[in-house]
Amino acid sequence: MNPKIQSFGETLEFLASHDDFLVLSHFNPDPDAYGAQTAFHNLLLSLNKRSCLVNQDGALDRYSAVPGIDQVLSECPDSFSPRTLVYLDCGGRDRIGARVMTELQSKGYLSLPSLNVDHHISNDHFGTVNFVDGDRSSTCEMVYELFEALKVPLNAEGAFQLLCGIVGDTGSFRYPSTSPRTLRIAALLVEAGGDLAAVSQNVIAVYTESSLLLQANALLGIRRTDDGKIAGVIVREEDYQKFHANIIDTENLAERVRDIQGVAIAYAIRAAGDVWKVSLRTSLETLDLSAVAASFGGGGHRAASAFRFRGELADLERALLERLQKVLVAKAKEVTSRNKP
Ligand SMILES: [Mn+2]
Repeated sequence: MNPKIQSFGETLEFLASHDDFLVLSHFNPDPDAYGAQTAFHNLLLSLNKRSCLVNQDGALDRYSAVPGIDQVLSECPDSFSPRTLVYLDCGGRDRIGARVMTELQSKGYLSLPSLNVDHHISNDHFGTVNFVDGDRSSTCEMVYELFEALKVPLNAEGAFQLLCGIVGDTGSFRYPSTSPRTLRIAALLVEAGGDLAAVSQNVIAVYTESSLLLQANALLGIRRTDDGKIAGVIVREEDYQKFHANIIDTENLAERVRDIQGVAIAYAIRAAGDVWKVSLRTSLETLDLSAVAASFGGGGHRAASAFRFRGELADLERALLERLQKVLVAKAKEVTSRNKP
């Protein structure tokens, strides 16, 4: 056990004994990042604490239906002097993004006491206090537990914010990370007035025409291994130009490949400036793709992980397929030996 892992109680004490919170979430934000961030803001307000929300990408238009998202700034305003940092949904400190990292460094904020709230099993416990649990569906599920423990009542807005992360990260309650506790919390959030249909319709299933055309184009070029179990797609720089799209429009592309019948492991390789961003997904509960991502310097969850690769696409594909095949073969061996009398 990592000695730096603190208990839930220490997280509550940390919140009670600190103030002037700079609340951060990861770049390329998703509904869990925004939901956790906006809900955390309300939590701190209820505790009579000051807070400021910063995400390197600011408030993305794509997620304008998340209540309070307009409070998410792309940099820390000069008018706010933080004394505490909160990292939400960040598996590592660098997930806040290089630009925000540089800003915090130059302002001397990186050494402030920090709280790390996250559900990635690859989290390296970089905070002063770490509320980290790889078994939770989402960071929003964990933030809910803070509301509950601190007896801060949730209104319809707060419930909506937390549902964004829970619905988003569980693939609308379809992934194995959806535990009975997740469903109970979701039920409580709906009872508190959280509009589940609106979350699904206005936050989760919102795609621009550009993004669908970009994804359709990528899927037309799908490649599968001979046994069909590993499948992947590639998005190149010129595809963004062709469809007036960008990397944010590739969100859920790997999931679309994973959902193809017979596919055990899906990958999506996307051009991102001078690197390739790779997302890995599996529909098999027994596989651990976070280890594959880690072998390339990335991380994530068992069923969903990601990494960045600098180099030639051909080298990336060769190395990736080799490692994914190994994971599948190891799994097959394990199953065979388990079936022996
Ligand atoms: Mn998350």
